Amino acid sequence: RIEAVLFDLDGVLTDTAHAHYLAWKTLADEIGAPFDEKANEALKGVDRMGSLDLMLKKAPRAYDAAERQALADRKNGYYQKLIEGYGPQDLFPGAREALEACKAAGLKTALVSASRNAATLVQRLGIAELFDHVVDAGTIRRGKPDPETYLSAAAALGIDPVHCAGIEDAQAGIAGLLAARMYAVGVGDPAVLSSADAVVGGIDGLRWPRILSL
Ligand code: B16
Ligand code: MG
Repeated sequence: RIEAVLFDLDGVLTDTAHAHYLAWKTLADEIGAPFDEKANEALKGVDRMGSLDLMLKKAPRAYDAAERQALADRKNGYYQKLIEGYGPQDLFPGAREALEACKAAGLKTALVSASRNAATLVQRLGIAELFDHVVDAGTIRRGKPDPETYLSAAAALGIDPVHCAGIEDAQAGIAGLLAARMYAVGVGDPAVLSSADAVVGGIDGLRWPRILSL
């Protein structure tokens, strides 16, 4: 029985996944590293430094730790510029309704984003009050695909992980949910998210009664 639903942010509730891609693409072009939307698939859900390491794999030269930190900060600057004007209009159709349906059904909700910008974003999107808990990505030692993000949310909510469902758009997120022994709902392409327990095209495609009956 599902007692809590854990929501990913980027790519599930709002389209910041594309803003992340554009920010990485700008940086990659500047340093001459080949990067496209296909390569970006592996970065989804992965934390900032982990994403940078993946992007740098095909860079023309190596970067030391201080340089990598500067590159990560530069990407975050581009990203923050892109999300500056975000507001409730940037929620995916059905996102607020999905959260409200959980609350109405008596389920606990948490935000399980790997993004250090997540708390700012949920404020701008106007959905902060619909979460019982928001994971602080800055306190997570092992990011997705490690289960730590999900287990920390379950612990904060006081719900056994096996009674949690998670909604994720990224391969890394689905892997983390399954490692946490949670029910994994993928949002996106079933071919990309083949290991998920269920896949829907978008958050508005979620059949809430079905999830509640699991
Ligand atoms: P930041 P999610 C993740 O958010 C993104 O999918 C991923 O692309 C990004 O690198 C990561 O957050 C870190 O974001 O640089 O803002 O700390 O999908 O877990 O909500
Ligand atoms: Mg995501």
